Formats: sequence, structure tokens, C-alpha cells
Amino acid sequence: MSYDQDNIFAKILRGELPCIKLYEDEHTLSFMDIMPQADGHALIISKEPAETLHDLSPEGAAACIHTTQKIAKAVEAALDVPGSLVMQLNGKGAGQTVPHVHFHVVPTSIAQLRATPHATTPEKPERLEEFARKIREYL
Ligand code: DGP
Repeated sequence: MSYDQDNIFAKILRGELPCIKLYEDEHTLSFMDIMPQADGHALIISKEPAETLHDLSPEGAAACIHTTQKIAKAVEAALDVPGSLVMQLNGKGAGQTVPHVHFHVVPTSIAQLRATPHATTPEKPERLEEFARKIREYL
């Protein structure tokens, strides 16, 4: 399927929509999920115009994993949790709602994640900022 240049994350990458940024490098961008499934829910996106993991170059995939490691460590430390979930959905069939490849870092358990609806409830920006500030301290 062809890449939709007007998806929300493409607009964030072009600076046309805001995000609460955590980290950025040449290949990736990380920011807070506005509909978190737990406090501290973060996203890592590739800068490549790719819809799913399968569409990424090997270098782009490696860069995403590298940034995901960095963010997951910081999220766990900032939220003071013993572990986190890394989640990545490929295609509508899997429940992917934004057609630009991304990884979720969710500081929660699988049982709690199952009990919390995906991409449903927006969080207040000031609360997202509060968690972002804490996470940035560990980056
Ligand atoms: P997925 O369903 O795997 O494609 O996850 C998309 C996630 O992106 C979901 O958890 C909600 C979040 N999200 C949707 N729109 C926006 C947005 O405009 N900004 C941010 N920061 N997150 C968004």
C-alpha cells in the first residue's frame, strides 16, 4: 500500500502538528502518546516514510530499536517501574491506527494493558508534559 503523506505522524515530522518531544536524532523522533495506555506512554517513530515495520530499511529498523532501548530505559527510570512493554502494530488488521511505523513504550504490565483501551482517551497536555519532563531527566 502507498504511504499516506498526510497521516498525523508525517505532519508531526514536518512540524505541521505539535508534539511533546522527548528525543530526536537523524533517523528517529520520540514523543508522548496523547492517548496513553499508562502514565509515561511514549512513542518512537522513524523519519522514513514507512507505514509498517516491513516497509522500513534495515538501517531505519535498527535506528528505531536503538532509540526504543534508550526511551524504554528512561521511561522505566522516570516512572520508577520494574518493567515496560514495547509494542508495535503492523496494519489495520493488528489495530494500527496511525499509518506511519512507530514503537510504543508503555510502562505497565500486559494484564493492565489489556484492561486499558488502545488509542481512545486523550490525556491533558499538562499531565503529558509533567511525565515528559521526568523522562527527559533520564535521557
Ligand atoms: P497505533 O494504533 O499503534 O497506530 O498507535 C497510534 C498511537 O498514537 C495511539 O496510541 C494514539 C497516538 N496518537 C494518535 N494521534 C496522536 C497525535 O496526534 N499525537 C500523539 N502524540 N499521539 C497520537
